[in-house]
Amino acid sequence: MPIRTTEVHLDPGALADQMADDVRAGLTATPRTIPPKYFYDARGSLLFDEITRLPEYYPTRTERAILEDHAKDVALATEARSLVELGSGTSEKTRLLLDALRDAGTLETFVPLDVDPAILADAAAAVAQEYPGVTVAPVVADFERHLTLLPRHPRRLLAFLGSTIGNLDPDQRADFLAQVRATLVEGDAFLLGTDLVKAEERLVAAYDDAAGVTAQFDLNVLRVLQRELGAELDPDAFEHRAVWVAEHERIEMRLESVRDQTVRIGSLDLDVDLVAGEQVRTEISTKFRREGVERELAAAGLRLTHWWTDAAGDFALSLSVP
Ligand code: AVJ
Repeated sequence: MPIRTTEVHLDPGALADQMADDVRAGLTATPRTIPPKYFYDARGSLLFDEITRLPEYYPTRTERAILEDHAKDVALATEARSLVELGSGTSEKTRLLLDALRDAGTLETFVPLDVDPAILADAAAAVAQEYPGVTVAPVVADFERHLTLLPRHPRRLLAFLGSTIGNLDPDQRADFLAQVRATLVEGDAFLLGTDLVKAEERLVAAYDDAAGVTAQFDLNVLRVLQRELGAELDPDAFEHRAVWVAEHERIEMRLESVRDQTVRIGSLDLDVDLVAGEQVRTEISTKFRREGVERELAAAGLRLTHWWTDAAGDFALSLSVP
């Protein structure tokens, strides 16, 4: 089947401008922040892949196990003819959904959506090869900004897995879910992965593993700033922190300045004065409860119809409809 890639307003120049704007806004805010989307350069993506296999980092294997048990239920409940996956679509989890939809006899189209054209191309080629009867239509886009521009297909299942929605704060989640609702029509469905609230020590360990892989993943964003924005800094002058913020029921990853220092971001002509102990927030990973997910979906006009968890109740997949 031919692979038709749709470019959606994401030329490399726009991405570079976006990073400059995001980093200037983040590093001059209180608390200072760097958006987590900039973690995923080539090295960051490899480190995240390694994180998903760490003993402390349970979300990936747990979500996959739930899909092994329930992908068939998803296929029967939705009878989806098109799988739209937000995120590169290179994972085993994607194949569990594609297999279930193919076995149910409804699968016609796969639409992986991601900002990275190269990763998309690999995913599209692999899926086109493994599912010969399926049309693969990759979309280069930012799921936070371009959802409503998705190509129309009958009976779409929009999948947003991994609990990546947890990276968004409540306002950003409300905006995102409103876009999801605006995109879906009668007959479509939304499959959402959400990591659940659990004991603090398990959550902190998942984001500060003994081998230090997550620390390297977090610190790597400083190399992205050096390379992409001409930042003059010493990565060794920062230390990784993972903190459970009970008030917001989220893990926060932060890079702590070990001394008073000035970081100069050359491309932005911006000097950032940091004092010893000051922490730059690099990611929030929100943890959810069923009633909260149901409430946020309903506020966006989505009705939760199915809630599947693993036996320990560590992670949940929810299916909702417009
Ligand atoms: C890919 C965003 C779901 O928040 O758990 C893993 C990224 N950060 N370890 C998460 C991440 C630190 C992950 N998401």
